[in-house]
Amino acid sequence: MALLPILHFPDARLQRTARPVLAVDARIRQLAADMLETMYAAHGIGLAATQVNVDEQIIVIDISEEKNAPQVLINPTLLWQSEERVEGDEGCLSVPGIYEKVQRAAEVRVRALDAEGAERDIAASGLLAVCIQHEMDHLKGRLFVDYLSALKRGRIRTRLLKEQRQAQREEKERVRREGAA
Ligand code: K1U
Ligand code: ZN
Repeated sequence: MALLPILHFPDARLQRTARPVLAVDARIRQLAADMLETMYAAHGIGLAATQVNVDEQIIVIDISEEKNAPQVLINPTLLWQSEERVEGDEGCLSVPGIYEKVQRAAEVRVRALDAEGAERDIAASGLLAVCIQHEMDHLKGRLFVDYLSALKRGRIRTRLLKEQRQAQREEKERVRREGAA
């Protein structure tokens, strides 16, 4: 098992469209296991392969309190979405520290392959429906900040770039100090 580095907005690789998985084999199962480990370590409820720089259609989700109900969705397709919309606060492991209100379909039905390659239909509402839509957006290169105004998105971009530059400076300084010791 391995922790995978998560890409952060505004990294352009987050805008790539993922391609379908051709065969659910040992490589895909290992990737899904690594994605679950990475999601749990980051205290997320979902993660898309795009976020770990893999352009294949793989999503992992666990919305349970106990973190003992992992779901793997491969090549997910939307079968149906309700006209009813819900608005809720969303976060994203690729947009750390930012939470904004987003409108989503209240209910969705999705078809996907599981980690064994078996076809599953999932009917989702509540947090699971929101999370599935958020993760399927990632596979299309779309982030929740794309639903915000250009002004808000620009402010978030500036703030995160500043934080990333600061983190790079601190890392450089840490390496310099370790080399000098
Ligand atoms: O895709 C991701 O970056 C994961 C993201 C999923 C998500 C969160 C909230 C609404 C929709 C989709 C996260 O898990 S961010 C962490 C977070 O916001 C959260 C964690 C536990 C419960 C609820 C939200
Ligand atoms: Zn996200």
